[in-house]
Amino acid sequence: MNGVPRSERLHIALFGRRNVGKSSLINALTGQEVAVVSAVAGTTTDPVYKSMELLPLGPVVFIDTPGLDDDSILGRLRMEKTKAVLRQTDLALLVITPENPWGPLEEELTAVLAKENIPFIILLNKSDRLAGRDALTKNPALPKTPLVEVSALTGEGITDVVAALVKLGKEETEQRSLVDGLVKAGDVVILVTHLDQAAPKGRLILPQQQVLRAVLDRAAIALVTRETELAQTLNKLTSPPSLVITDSQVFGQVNTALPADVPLTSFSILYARYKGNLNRFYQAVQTIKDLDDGDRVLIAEGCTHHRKEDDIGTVQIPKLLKKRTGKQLSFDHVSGGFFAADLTGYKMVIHCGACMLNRREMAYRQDLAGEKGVPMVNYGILLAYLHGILERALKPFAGELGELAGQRRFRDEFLR
Ligand SMILES: Nc1nc2c(ncn2[C@@H]2O[C@H](COP(=O)(O)OP(=O)(O)OP(=O)(O)O)[C@@H](O)[C@H]2O)c(=O)[nH]1
Ligand SMILES: [Mg+2]
Repeated sequence: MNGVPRSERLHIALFGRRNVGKSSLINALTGQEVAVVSAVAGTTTDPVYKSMELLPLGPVVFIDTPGLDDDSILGRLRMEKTKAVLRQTDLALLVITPENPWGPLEEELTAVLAKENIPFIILLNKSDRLAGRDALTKNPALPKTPLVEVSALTGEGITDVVAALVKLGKEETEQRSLVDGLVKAGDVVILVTHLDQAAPKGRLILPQQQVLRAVLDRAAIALVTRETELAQTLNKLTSPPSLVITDSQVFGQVNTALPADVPLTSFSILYARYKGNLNRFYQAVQTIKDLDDGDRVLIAEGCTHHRKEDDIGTVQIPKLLKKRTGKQLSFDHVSGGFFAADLTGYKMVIHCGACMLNRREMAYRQDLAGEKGVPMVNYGILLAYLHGILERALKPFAGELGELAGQRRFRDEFLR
């Protein structure tokens, strides 16, 4: 896991009509033949992802999409795929050419980008063809967003595209840190890992690596230990740590070993907050008490993976939830990039930690569930709740969650 995971990369997607040169541009930008180019309209049928380092911006993934002006049934299917890309897009490149006027399709696309708060640049491709260019660039209907003239064919203007992307992407890449508001320079932070049979050999899992890096980025001091050496670690310190972050599985043990006034949370709670809106997850978890016989629960995972016997989504969570509520619940499962748009009939959505999804995608999913009025919790929050440790694990975020640590109702409902 030494490469930057795709979910952590800035997602830059190209949109536009068929044949405007989106695929040619992605090839020119990446310097590789990653996408098929042809004079036939509708060549690209599926989104194409290409990861690369775009210095000084850092790790990005370029996404080529099918052209949007295809009214055929197949075209509409492709449109759905393009919409799914839109949900992940951090920066958009809207491609036009001198041959196509700025029209309703471009208007619609800009409206969507504006609504979704996606910064974008207009690329006037095929600038090697002069005809029609002036009429286009002087068109008052053009949105006030940077316009770059470029030719994927000759390569002219490609460096300008990169420069414009860098400018636009700077703000987007100043990403929130996993430990925002929790860790400051000089703090001592203990990370507790649980290395059982299920742990991958020879490395730490991604969320742990990322938290470790986030702590170091804050110029804080990170100590990594297993739960079995935690007491020893604490004994060697001259004062208590500023924060302890633990694997959920050993939260109980760590909870007991630590003085009550030492802030304690879990990797999965940090991750839930990093990927989504913690407050919303917290609101949603409170509705577990409303679950009733016959209710349907959707369990959604961001990626497909090989399911082991005690798979968390299909086995562990349904079992724990049935046990806690004592109700007859039925469970459906979805996984992969596609998230069921039809949430009708579900009483609750339980989402995975989303380590394979980017923040935009997760925000979309939370919004969608919110619009449909279906509470959506995630694995980390749910398991903390089911294991009766949510109160302490959320205490470090009390300010964000509205003084939750002091709320009696919260304590009564969540701690048995
Ligand atoms: N003259 C000129 N032709 C270009 C340029 N960029 C692309 N083309 C040509 O335009 C045609 C379409 O290019 P593609 O890159 O396949 O276009 P696309 O937008 O990906 O098309 P779809 O996948 O069908 O949506 C090809 O014949 C390219 O060679 C350019 O800058 N100048
Ligand atoms: Mg194409």
